[in-house]
Amino acid sequence: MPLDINVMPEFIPGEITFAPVIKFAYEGNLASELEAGLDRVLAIKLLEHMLHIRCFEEMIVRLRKGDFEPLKQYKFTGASHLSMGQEGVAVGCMSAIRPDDYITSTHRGHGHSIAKGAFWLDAASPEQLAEFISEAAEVDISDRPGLLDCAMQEHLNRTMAELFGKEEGYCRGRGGGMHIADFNMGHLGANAIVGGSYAIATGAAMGAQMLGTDRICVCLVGDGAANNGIAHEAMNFASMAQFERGCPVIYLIENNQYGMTGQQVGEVTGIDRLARRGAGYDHDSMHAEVVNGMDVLAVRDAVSGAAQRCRNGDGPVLLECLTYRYMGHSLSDNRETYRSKQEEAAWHAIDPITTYSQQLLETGLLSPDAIERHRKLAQERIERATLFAYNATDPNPATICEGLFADTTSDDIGDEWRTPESELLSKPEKVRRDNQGRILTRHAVAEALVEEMLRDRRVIVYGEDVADYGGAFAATKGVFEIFGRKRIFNTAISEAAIPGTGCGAAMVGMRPVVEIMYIDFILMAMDQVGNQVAKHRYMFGGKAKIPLVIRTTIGGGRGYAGQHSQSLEAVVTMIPGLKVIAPATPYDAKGLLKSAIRDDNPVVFIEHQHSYTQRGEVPEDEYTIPIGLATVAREGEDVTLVAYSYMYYRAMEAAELAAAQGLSVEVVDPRTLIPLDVDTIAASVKKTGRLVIVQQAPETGCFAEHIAFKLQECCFGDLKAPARIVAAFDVPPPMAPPLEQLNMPTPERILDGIKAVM
Ligand SMILES: Cc1ncc(C[n+]2csc(CCOP(=O)(O)OP(=O)(O)O)c2C)c(N)n1
Repeated sequence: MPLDINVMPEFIPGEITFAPVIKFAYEGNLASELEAGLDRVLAIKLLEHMLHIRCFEEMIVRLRKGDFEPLKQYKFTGASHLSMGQEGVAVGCMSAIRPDDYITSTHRGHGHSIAKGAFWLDAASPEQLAEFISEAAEVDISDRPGLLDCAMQEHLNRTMAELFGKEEGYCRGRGGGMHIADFNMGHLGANAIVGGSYAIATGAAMGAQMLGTDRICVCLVGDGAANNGIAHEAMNFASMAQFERGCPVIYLIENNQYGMTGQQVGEVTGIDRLARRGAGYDHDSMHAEVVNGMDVLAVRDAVSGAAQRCRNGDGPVLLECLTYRYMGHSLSDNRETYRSKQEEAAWHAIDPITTYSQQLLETGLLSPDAIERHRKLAQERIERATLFAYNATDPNPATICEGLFADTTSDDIGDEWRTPESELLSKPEKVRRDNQGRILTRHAVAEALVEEMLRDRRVIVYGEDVADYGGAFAATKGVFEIFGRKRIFNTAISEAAIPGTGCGAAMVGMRPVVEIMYIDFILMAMDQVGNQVAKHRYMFGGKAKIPLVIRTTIGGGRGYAGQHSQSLEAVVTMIPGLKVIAPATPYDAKGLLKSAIRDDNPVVFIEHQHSYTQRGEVPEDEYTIPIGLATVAREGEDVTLVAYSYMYYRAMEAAELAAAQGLSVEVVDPRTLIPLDVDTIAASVKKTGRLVIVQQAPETGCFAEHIAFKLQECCFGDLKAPARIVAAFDVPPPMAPPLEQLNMPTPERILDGIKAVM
């Protein structure tokens, strides 16, 4: 079932033209907006929330300088990336989207977070406000203004408390100012990796659409971030022609003219406006627009239009809002080396708060006194929030590990999410067993995917060539024919966007299974896997659920050499927040993949290309295998041999060789690397008194070292000899057959290891 596309040869001369990128199209002002029906209360809120942001950040400057009298001696240690000057973007944007829409934000995101929460509260019901306020018993539910006042104070308290690293902060002080999130309000997290949120926002938008909602996601990024590789991968992903409806994501570049100090125009890019880049992604140039980011109403207008497009299925949209940060990159940057006073003065002259206040005066909405009262109220709220944060609770050191993993699964969903038969393109059949009930590991993987996709329509599968082709190793063969492109689709060759979008989609309720063809390529995805997927739960206070499976494969032994044969499991096992599974047999692959899909945590599921063609018994009846449980694959008395993934087969052969020499070997396959079942291995070592660990990876810094360490911790007194590791050499896998064969542990090399501990 190929896509209906024409790739016949065509060489017709002509010119490629691009849909125009509009700039500064907004011609309105407050008077015209009021005439067109802008709510007067909302018009004032725009000022109020810009003032909240400005006062909040002025307070950080005061704290840093010791200028806030009550806390003169307090040493504020958190990050200080201030967005003063950019308030029009944050407030214009958040006022234009719905409270239930999503955003992702940046290291300079206090404004985004304050404004997102503020407009959420402004739209909240009295019940929602009462629920939000921690001291709800003391407030009168019939007094909405009083409730809102309390809630706004609490919002600022929680924001400031997060900057102070306190338990009452939005993320329990685990994230701090650069990693603030509140999922209840649709804030999917600020990101201190420049550009890190591009794919997450894209996946969240895709997920929201797949779940049948009309929620959108705004991806707020800086101009510097627009030059990061993930920007390209994500924008291409969002623009893929195979999506029937456009991905409802708005990439909002907050162009404050500088990265840290590097200037976008004239220095670090070759273009004037970053919005031009929209032309590279789709025929509409992503509806790209350049907007005056110093004008809150212009931003509001552009984001409203973009949001409408997205809800109509006409996304993605690219907006570039031109603005300016008044302060340095952080408070340790005095700005003098790279910009002039004259330039700063020119931007100050069009300050978003001053110019908007002027319009409020001109339209008679507020008097000078009223504006001053709003400023004072904002300042008082911020001062109260600061004292609240100062007096709030320091996290208890005993809770340091709390929140890393969710302890929930989708095991109990019943039929709620079952795929209706009407959505199936063909009848799912079990893979045909041989007369011993056996199938190949790759069949077991496909069968697990089909069963879980039937059971839960939130399970989607995507990656490179996984759809009609069935995957580079045929492990997804047959899935496309049953579910079609809505549930299993090919992506571009974008290793970072694949898990990154998976993370975003998982955060909003999908359960993606994504594929990275070879584990070697995961190094191209390591920011997304290591900094985003792995950290989004803990860093945001243990609130996010990320039911994402990243399937990948190990190769080797085929002469593919350094970049297609590595065993890089230790790259992922070293990052807290990921579960890592590396099964060997068809039975384990199926049962563990099903558990991984149902787990509410990110799982890296490592398959082995040689294991794919191993045959084994797999029942047709439903079963799962708990994550974190090792198996004793062969019992023995003299030596414990620990081996996982394809090395399990080599270890079993080595055990046979050893038996022929009178040595009784117990083979333990951990199956799951994180969390590691130390108890089962320890029970075996206590019995045998000897430990050999086999692995395909090079020795230095490998996962086997971790196993050896954990076992000596609990079995030191039982060991009759030091533990031994049989591993690859500390070189990239070589191509030449004699070298490659030597490099990958053979049964004979493993036998040598066994003899050495005897
Ligand atoms: C991937 C990455 N590279 C570098 C940095 C260091 N850094 C932090 S902020 C920043 C500038 C980012 O510029 P931009 O995206 O324009 O956002 P702005 O700071 O202007 O808001 C840099 C280089 C980082 N945090 N992440």
